[in-house]
Amino acid sequence: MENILDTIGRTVLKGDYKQVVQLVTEALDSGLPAVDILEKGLVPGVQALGDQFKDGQVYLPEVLISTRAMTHGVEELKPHLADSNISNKGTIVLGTVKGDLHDIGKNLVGLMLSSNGFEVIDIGVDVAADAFVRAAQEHNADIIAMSGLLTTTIPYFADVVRAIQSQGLDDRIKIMIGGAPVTRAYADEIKADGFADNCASAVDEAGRLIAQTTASS
Ligand code: B1M
Repeated sequence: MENILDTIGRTVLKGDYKQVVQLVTEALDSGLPAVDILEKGLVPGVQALGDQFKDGQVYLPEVLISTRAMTHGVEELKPHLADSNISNKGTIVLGTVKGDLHDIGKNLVGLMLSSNGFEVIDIGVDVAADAFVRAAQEHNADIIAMSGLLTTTIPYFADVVRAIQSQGLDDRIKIMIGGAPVTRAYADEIKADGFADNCASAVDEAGRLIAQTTASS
């Protein structure tokens, strides 16, 4: 018999948002951890959608219907991911880089970070280097976190790294990157401080970067 996490994934793919919400509630009631429902249920669903989109089996309307189902599922999970007793672990300015409008992964990363005690300033999609720098200064950020899904736009991460360096902010602001085509090797190449390949590991990576800042101050 198919387990409930697989059923959630399949239902996201089908785009049935009411059933997704119902299944997420059932999974929570059965005692499954919210983070597992997210990472092993909802996310694989939208990833499978990606493969079908790539192969031309589904088109834009199906993608939007499935992402709506995913968003409803995430909304249902939100209160269960949050731990209201955690103090602020650090401030993170988060955005998708210039030229890129994908925000599902970014939003999940933001949700996981804020649920784990970070203050997240989400400055949206298609964000230019100077906007990252301004937001980081305005909010006294510890980390700039950039998401990118297009191979054509991830080189822009390097522009933001350079903008931070040229303002002399690189000694106190860490830079973290992620998104489907991004690798640790690429992060090293452009001198970004951190990388994570999913929204759960983004929390660990942000914690590691904050610990480095604290140790060096
Ligand atoms: Co687009 N798209 N898309 N798309 N889209 C991809 C990315 C693509 C791989 C599909 C394909 O052709 N195979 C392809 C890119 C190819 C490439 O670059 N080589 C592509 C393309 C080409 C495009 C357009 C150019 C299509 C067109 O118009 N011709 C266009 C671009 C518009 C633009 O941005 N300028 C476009 C548009 C769209 C939609 C609007 C239809 C929609 C976006 C809706 C939205 O985001 N609100 C869309 C979607 C949904 C996808 C796919 C199907 C799914 C992306 C997604 O949400 N994945 C995608 C195919 C795929 O990924 N296989 C595709 C689920 C999400 C949870 O994963 O974002 O990887 P992801 O996030 C993960 C990790 O990567 C990580 O954590 C997340 C969760 O664990 N992570 C981080 C993400 N950011 C992080 C940051 C971190 C750390 C971890 O630290 C800071």
